Amino acid sequence: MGDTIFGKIIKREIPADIVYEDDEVLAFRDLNPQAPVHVLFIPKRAIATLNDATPDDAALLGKMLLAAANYAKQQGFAEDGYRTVVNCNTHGGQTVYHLHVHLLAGRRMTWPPG
Ligand code: DGP
Repeated sequence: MGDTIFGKIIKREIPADIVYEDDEVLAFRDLNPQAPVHVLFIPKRAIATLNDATPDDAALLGKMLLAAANYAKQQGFAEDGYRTVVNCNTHGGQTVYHLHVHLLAGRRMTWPPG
């Protein structure tokens, strides 16, 4: 798999506003925020889409969601609530082919999504 813009962020080849990092997960603010808080949680080990995740990735996927929830608690908006989204392929609206969880908060989300 070729490197993506997120791979370059992991390698610090391009800048990002990083808000969380551990051995397996990196989180940074989205360049094009769709809410007052819009953070992307990505695995450091590149997986292109959710379709490409395997049972071996189960713990990693869980860690990404837990990192998002912990960030929400630390930042004080967990009780008000937030939305986590994983876009997959064209119909899902995926544009960067390095799996990521969007964390959106700071306003009331609408449903259904557009
Ligand atoms: P998706 O459409 O689900 O693949 O979301 C990709 C998101 O990545 C989109 O909301 C914009 C964001 N994004 C794209 N390029 C960059 C970048 O170079 N830096 C940052 N911080 N975010 C980016």
